[in-house]
Amino acid sequence: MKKGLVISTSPTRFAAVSHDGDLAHAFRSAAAFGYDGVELAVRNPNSLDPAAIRQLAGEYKLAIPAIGTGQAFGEEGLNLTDPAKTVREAAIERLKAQTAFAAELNAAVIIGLIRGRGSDDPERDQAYLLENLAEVAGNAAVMDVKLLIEPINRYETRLVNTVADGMALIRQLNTNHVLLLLDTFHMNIEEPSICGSIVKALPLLGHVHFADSNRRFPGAGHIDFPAVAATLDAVGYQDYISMEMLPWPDAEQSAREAIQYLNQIFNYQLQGMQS
Ligand code: LER
Ligand code: MN
Repeated sequence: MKKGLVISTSPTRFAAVSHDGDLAHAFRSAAAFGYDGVELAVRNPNSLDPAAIRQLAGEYKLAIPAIGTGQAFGEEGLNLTDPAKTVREAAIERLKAQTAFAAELNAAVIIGLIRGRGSDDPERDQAYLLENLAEVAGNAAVMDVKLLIEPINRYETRLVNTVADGMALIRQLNTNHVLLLLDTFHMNIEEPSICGSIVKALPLLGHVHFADSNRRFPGAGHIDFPAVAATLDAVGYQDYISMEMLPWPDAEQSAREAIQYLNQIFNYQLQGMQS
């Protein structure tokens, strides 16, 4: 598996990322700690220069596995299920811009809170979600960019809380350009068994976020990460696991603690397999 670190390209209210205002510094320290890639949380890609970001990534030999899009909801309220048509249309346009940006960086596009929080009319929400995601996914297929649907816990949204919800939605979309993103923080709240749900999700598994039960770095809470690592190894998952965690006690230390812990649990697996 490959190790990623989530960083924001601009200041944000979403707490589980690091942002120090200096993208070059964030790339430099991610590379120095031994990460293979950085996942970028982007509010509006039109204010960024993909060529400059590609150059930075090349300089530090970092991949950009995915682009997070939730800030368009968190900072601007754009979402795919809003009762107002103008808001839904603006969310679709933003996701199309994110898809074009992602295509330049060979990254996938995450569908998190940009789907909206859900209303008292779940049937209408589902209809909007399906219709608008189908449009965004059709555009992504043309650009050959993958979308990643992230199940998010019930305290943040009513739409797509569980792995089963995510799989049902993807099957309805009926495209091979949409996969699942599993985040251990949300899984710890919603899934009956984190490891059992990873196994169930396998046919559609495209990306993983790690944070512990308290959303701090893995190892700082009570999720059984050695068991999670063993499951990911057992199912043959070789793609990115991005650390999406509170910068606690600060961004540098959480990035360092996370990768040390990852190396420990995944090396432990390797040693376990060899002995
Ligand atoms: C984003 O990846 C995430 O995990 C959500 O909690 C955003 O609100
Ligand atoms: Mn996440």
